[in-house]
Amino acid sequence: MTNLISKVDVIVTSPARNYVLLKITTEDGVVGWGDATVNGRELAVASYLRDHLAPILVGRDADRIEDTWQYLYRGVYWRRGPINMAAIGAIDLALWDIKGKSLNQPVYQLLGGKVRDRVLAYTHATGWETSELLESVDEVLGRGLRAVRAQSGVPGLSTVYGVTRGIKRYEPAKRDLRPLEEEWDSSAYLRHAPKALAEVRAHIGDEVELLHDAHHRLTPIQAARLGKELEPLHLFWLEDLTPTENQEAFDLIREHTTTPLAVGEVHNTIWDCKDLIINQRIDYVRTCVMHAGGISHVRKIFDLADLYQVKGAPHGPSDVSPLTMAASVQLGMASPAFGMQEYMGYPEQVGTVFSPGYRLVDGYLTASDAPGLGVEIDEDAAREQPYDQAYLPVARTLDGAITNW
Ligand code: KDG
Ligand code: MG
Repeated sequence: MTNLISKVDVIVTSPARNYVLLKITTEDGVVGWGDATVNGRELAVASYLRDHLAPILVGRDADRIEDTWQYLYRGVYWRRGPINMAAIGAIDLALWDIKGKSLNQPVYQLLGGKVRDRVLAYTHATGWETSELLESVDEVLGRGLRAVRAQSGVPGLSTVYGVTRGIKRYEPAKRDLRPLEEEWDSSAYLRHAPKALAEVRAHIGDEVELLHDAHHRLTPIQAARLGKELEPLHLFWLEDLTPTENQEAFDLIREHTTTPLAVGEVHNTIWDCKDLIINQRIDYVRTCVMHAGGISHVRKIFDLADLYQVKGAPHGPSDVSPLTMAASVQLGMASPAFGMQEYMGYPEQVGTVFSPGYRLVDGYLTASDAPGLGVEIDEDAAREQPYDQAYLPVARTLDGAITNW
């Protein structure tokens, strides 16, 4: 019995922000959807899918998900990389969607069934002034969330990751023809962030989980200092302290602090995470279910993590679509190592294209029980809202040199 792929379509849509959608149709007329959004580089992955992968997918058996994964991963020869792995991830999600729809089961059933009833989620609170941040935290908690990521402005700087002055909702990519240039000063950040986070902890009490993202900006010794200073606040995690091209840096950080560490949103294979996991350099691995090659690959990362009591906590900003979010929740229901799901939320207009099926209730996400990933896509609405150029910012230190954004 075969279920051959007959058609592969790529749609780049922009309902308030850009998404790359993949639609795979089988000869039996079953449709599976994938997401291949790489924020700020959408057209590269769309072209890769359309020009190189679609032609070789047509005629393949949609049921052979792992075989297709191996075919694409090994077959490219130029392995890994964000564009390649997001494209493979999108195909993988679409094939799991098709398998679920063909067998009339939600994907979590095909992954072995539920190991939990619901998946703990956190969302973002953001405010330039600490008073604004506290208001934002209150708004998040008012929606029933039990875990919150807090990001504040830094005195003396005009821009900071995760915060927009005077605007409640933060979006990392800006619609423009060139990246916005932001400024950064680690000394000013290190003076201010512990004070702002201490005020948040005092405001919310001990029971709400508190998280913070340093967004790859510190040196290892600065990171160690921040982790140590924040220890009394009992953070759930401190994220992306230093860029992980140098993974040994985490040994130095670990020597100095017991604050739990989260890393991995820019990683795209198990090979990028392996040493961090097996050397217990981190506590949470944040690979995104689409950017790291789909459900088929990320479940292997989380199974490896499970051996070392490292938890999976997938990336879930607004720049991964509700389709990826749905896939992540499906995996979370069935993966023993799953610890937490980032759920940044979406601009309202995103709802014109995606009806995601999952639900956020009392701070937990629950997967849809509908067949496949459980997401409805309004294809006409997607095509009516075409791509709109947008870039992630770059950052410069106060002397004008480019630094990590
Ligand atoms: O596109 C970049 C964003 O996905 C990233 O800046 C968000 O760090 C992020 C997070 O933890 O959500
Ligand atoms: Mg992050």
